[in-house]
Amino acid sequence: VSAVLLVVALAGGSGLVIPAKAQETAAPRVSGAWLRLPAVAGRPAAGFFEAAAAPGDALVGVSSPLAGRIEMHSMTNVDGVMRMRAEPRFAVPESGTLAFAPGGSHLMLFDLAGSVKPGDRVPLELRFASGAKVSVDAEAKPAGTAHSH
Ligand SMILES: [Cu+2]
Repeated sequence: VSAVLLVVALAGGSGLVIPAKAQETAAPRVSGAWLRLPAVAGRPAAGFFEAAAAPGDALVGVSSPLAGRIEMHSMTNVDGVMRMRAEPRFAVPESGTLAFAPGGSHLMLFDLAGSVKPGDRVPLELRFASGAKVSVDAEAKPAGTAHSH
């Protein structure tokens, strides 16, 4: 009887391994995407999100049909002054989570369509070095959080 139970246990165990392996190679997932609209029309909007992807992969570009151009900016403290800089790629860290958040890395959306209002959903496409492309809708929110340009 115990041998039969052991076989069942092994079968159950191997059944669990398959989805776990599939998850490792799964496409990147992007969540919590939102835009902060500019305080002054015509200035760039800022974009934020979290991406879960394989460490070693990298975010290499973002585009939207509602923006003329989107840059990926890092923030660094230079002698007490926060400076932003356009980066061609953002490597996915060991944690597997790439976070763009106010005060840190962010997207800058130039020439955003003037019709975009708070509450609207703006489609974004994120491209990864692995070749994966992820489409998400970012909710537009009014200007007014700490990170300014
Ligand atoms: Cu910026």
